Amino acid sequence: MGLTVAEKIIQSHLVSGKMISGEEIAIRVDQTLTQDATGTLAYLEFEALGIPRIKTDLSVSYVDHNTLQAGFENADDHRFLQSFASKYGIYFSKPGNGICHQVHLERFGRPGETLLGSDSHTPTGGGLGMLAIGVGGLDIASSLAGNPFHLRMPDILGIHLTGSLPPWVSAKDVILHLLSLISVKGGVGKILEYFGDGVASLTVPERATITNMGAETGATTSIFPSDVETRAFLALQQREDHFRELCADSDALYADELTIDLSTLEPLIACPDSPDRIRPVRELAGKKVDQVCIGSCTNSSLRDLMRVAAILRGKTVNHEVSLVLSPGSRQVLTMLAENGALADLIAAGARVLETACGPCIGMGQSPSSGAVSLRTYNRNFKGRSGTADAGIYLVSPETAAAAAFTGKITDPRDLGSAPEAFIPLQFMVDDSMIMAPSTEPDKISVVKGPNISSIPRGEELTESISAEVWLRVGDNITTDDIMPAGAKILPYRSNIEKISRFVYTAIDPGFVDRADRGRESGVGGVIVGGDNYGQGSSREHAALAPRFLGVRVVIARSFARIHKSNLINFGIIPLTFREEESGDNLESGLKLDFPALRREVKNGSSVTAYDTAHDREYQLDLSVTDRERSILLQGGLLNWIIQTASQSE
Ligand code: MIC
Ligand code: SF4
Repeated sequence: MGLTVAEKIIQSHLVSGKMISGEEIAIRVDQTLTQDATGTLAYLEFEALGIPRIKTDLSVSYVDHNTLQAGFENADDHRFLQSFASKYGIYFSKPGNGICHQVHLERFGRPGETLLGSDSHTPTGGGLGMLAIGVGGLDIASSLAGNPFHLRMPDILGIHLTGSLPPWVSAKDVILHLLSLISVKGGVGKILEYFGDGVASLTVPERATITNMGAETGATTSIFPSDVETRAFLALQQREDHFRELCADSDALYADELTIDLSTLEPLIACPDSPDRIRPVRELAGKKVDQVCIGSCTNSSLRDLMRVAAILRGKTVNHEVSLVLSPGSRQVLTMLAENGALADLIAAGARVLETACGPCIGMGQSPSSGAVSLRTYNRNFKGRSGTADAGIYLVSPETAAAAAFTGKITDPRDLGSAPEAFIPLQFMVDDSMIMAPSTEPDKISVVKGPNISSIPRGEELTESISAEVWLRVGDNITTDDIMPAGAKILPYRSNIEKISRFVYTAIDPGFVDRADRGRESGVGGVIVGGDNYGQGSSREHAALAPRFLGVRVVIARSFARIHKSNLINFGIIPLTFREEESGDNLESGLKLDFPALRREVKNGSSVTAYDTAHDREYQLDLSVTDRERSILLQGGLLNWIIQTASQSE
């Protein structure tokens, strides 16, 4: 039987296991990427492993998230990352060089290779035909140490694209349409693989928009074939030698298939506060807009920004609107400047920020109270913008540009014929802001500022624990809910003690105090959640910081993939309710005993909890692989790697 693109890459990287849906497999990791908000931890974790030099083919450390330097903390992190990269064999992309996913696509991604990134939007590389997966920092540390990456073999969902996009409709509308079909949890346990005639009509940056935001479906990753468009993209980046053709065999079988006829799509918009609340733009047309943000790793390629510039040329941004622009990379910004598009954007009234994540992660430009903000980004979770009551809508660059000068939500098709956007035939290639690692690592010392603390080591799982429910939440809880980001909190990403004071603050300001009291009386914490617990980011702080506060168990209906791994990696036990169990009695404050926890984690597929006050017993499911069991027993992945390495010596 033939293979899909994803299966071909998995097969050629398979270290152990069989490619059977749901079975644990291990694959070789060719490349890794990190960004500064997750990278500091990943590298501190790698340091704790005591290995002198990384073992991957190529690893790159980017600085793009924490670029607002309102105190010494972020700048100290940048310095740490640069010195660390130089010493251990990692390329370092300086702040100002661009967003990790955009730069990696331009300068490093290779069809047919595997890439792990400590950021959930790593699947952007799937636009180039890479198998690119977002993971927690500890999984990066483990790959840097030369270990393969373990995952359960996903189902491959084939997405058959036919036709081509009509004018004013773009790649963002394709992924918004898909989100309307399968929701923010429809991709869990799956790889979304695109195929069919429609693929040829999409350029690599457009494909990358689609694979990038595939993360919002919960998918393990998304991937396109590597074809003539891929070759053309690599040639523009002066890397044609990295091209490799890769497409699914004609008799490849997908676990499931769905078809999208590109020619029938229209401009779409995701309404607050979830990327799958999709409506046609025309249904919201006329709604007043206060802010328009263009950029992020989803939509800041040269193609996107040239389209925006073409739409805004000769116009003025509406007086009631603040238009903010953050180009994806230095390459994009330089080319916009050289071909005059930047001047058009500035003349129209755009506020140009540096090439970084910026407002997407709440690093500045928070909207005003109750504002309507249209963004070309990928997430609109409540509060992520920094303004809890603002309404954040996700749209294409075309729809964003239309609103910027009309001052209201506008279906761009109402603007008449779409202006041609000029795309240069030659790209500016200049890697001078990417530092190669030192050839004399012994002479390099890693520089750690006072805000950089070492990684707390987990403890072995004890036979039993006494715990208390510290919080009960609903469905689709995001990692932004658990561990908020934004300009005030992000500077503490390398200081676990400090950042843990912000756990769950937006949902329940009393959570941290409750945890403190529990810890003081020797009681562990339980969080009770709903479906898709921990969706969104890869930030392992959403597991490590709760663990630091004393959380031992999370009970939910289901978990998002990366967060579940992160919980296990830090020794928190992820349990699920059985179908018949409503969980209604598990209120905050309830005491729960787990008398045989260690034994059950070691051998069983369920865990018993007692509510002695009401004489109730709960049987909770534990769905983990054998490897994950031993990680939980040893109190986390760091201990496990160190232990396993010492056993094999
Ligand atoms: C995000 O978009 O939420 C982030 C910030 O890029 C995160 C990583 C992080 O929390 O640092 C992600 O998507 O993984
Ligand atoms: Fe940065 Fe936003 Fe992309 Fe996350 S989603 S990597 S914050 S641009």
